[in-house]
Amino acid sequence: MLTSPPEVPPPITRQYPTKVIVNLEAHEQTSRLADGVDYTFWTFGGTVPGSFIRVRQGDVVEFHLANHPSSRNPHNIDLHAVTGPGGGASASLVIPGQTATFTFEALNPGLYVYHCATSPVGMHIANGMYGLILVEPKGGLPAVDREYYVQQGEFYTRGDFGVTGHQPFDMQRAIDEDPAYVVFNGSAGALMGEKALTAEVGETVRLFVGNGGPNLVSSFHVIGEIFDRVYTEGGTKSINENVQTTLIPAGGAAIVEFKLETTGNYILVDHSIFRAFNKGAIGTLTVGGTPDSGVYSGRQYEGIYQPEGGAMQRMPTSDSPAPAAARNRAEQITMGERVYAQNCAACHQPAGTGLAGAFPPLAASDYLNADVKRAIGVVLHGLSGPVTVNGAQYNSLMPALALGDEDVANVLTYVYSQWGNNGTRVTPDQVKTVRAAGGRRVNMDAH
Ligand code: HEC
Ligand SMILES: [Cu+2]
Repeated sequence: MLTSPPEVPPPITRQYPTKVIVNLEAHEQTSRLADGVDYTFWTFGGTVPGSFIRVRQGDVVEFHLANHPSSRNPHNIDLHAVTGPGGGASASLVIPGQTATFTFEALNPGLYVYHCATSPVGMHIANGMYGLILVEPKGGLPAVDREYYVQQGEFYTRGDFGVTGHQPFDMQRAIDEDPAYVVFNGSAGALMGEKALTAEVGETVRLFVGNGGPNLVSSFHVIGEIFDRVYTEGGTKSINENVQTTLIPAGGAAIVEFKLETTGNYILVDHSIFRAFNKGAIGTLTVGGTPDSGVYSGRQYEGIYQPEGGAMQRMPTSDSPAPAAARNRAEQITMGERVYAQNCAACHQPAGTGLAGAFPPLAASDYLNADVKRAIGVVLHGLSGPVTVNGAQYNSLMPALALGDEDVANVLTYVYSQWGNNGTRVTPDQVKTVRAAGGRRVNMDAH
């Protein structure tokens, strides 16, 4: 039985080795790499990473590799779990419309990468031809509540991250090791929003994490969790405990396990952190159930920090001294532009484009244009939890910004006047009304 990421076939319960038949198909296809960005992926089984293969130590694996007739290239497979020349590569080389068979014995237990090894090898891997095969040790792995399949890989496109349209592979960027995308499971946002991994408080989770490369080494980390156990490099003896970040080489893997003590969103990243926030190497594990405030309290207090006076205040209210007031819409826009540059641009980007998978766009935002009171509320109180903007889901957090009524009115008037938005003018009085109505951020920690 093969599964598509992030699913993993069920644990093997039989106590004896057997003959296992694997049918895998190489298939070239165009699909989404990021919002508005298409790429022609070369796949094993129609997904990146390819289908997850699960066998037991001692099994004899009869491997059938087929190459779909619509392919333009020959393909083969090198499984790191194979003992034998090329890991099966030359035995499995198939032109479009052909199939080949070879057999190997799974001698060594562990989690192994497989990949295409047809020349130019780097290009076949860069186009998505990699996956994982687990060889369970005799007796199996300890039982856990959930298992997931995550594999990192980079994409070398002609256009930089987020440049829309169909993006061709760029060989020079690949040689320079300068990817536009670093992602989990084949596309930016593959594990975000509705596609987040899920679990419940009290459960144990095992992630089979691979790195297809082709070039980069992953510093795999889950924000807000500690790996109770790491099977370093996917091996069976080197079990490390209480690990924050584990290194996963290109063409390597690791198994990480942890128990979930409390609720919330836990963020999978490559802690080479610009890859996470600027190139797509970010995913979510959403944990439901009953929060344990002893393990983690969530935010307990929010106030203004004033080093000089040392006194804590509440958020500024409309009573706090207001900056010089704008006299008309044009002045509001000029002042709002400055507020935007200082308070919003870092996340929503200078031209309001946002960042795929992390920060929603303000440019031509249907969410923004639909409801001005709601937009005022977002700036006053922050926003968290799932939100859909121009058809894309975000499930992240915008902090409450300590801005006075004038600043909020000006920045929103500026934003509404830019980038294809509907030109709404927001007055300080409107902000005052929304502020007086109260309300607070929906807190993800749900305490
Ligand atoms: C620290 C990063 C950050 C900053 C700074 C920030 N935002 Fe946001 N903003 C977000 C995130 C993340 C979301 C989506 C929250 C979610 O997923 O629930 C969001 C959502 C929004 C939305 C609703 C969705 C949309 O795209 O229309 C608006 C409007 C908005 N922000 C306006 C602003 C304005 C105006 C400022 C500056 C005054 C600002 N934000 C500053 C991160 C930020
Ligand atoms: Cu190939």
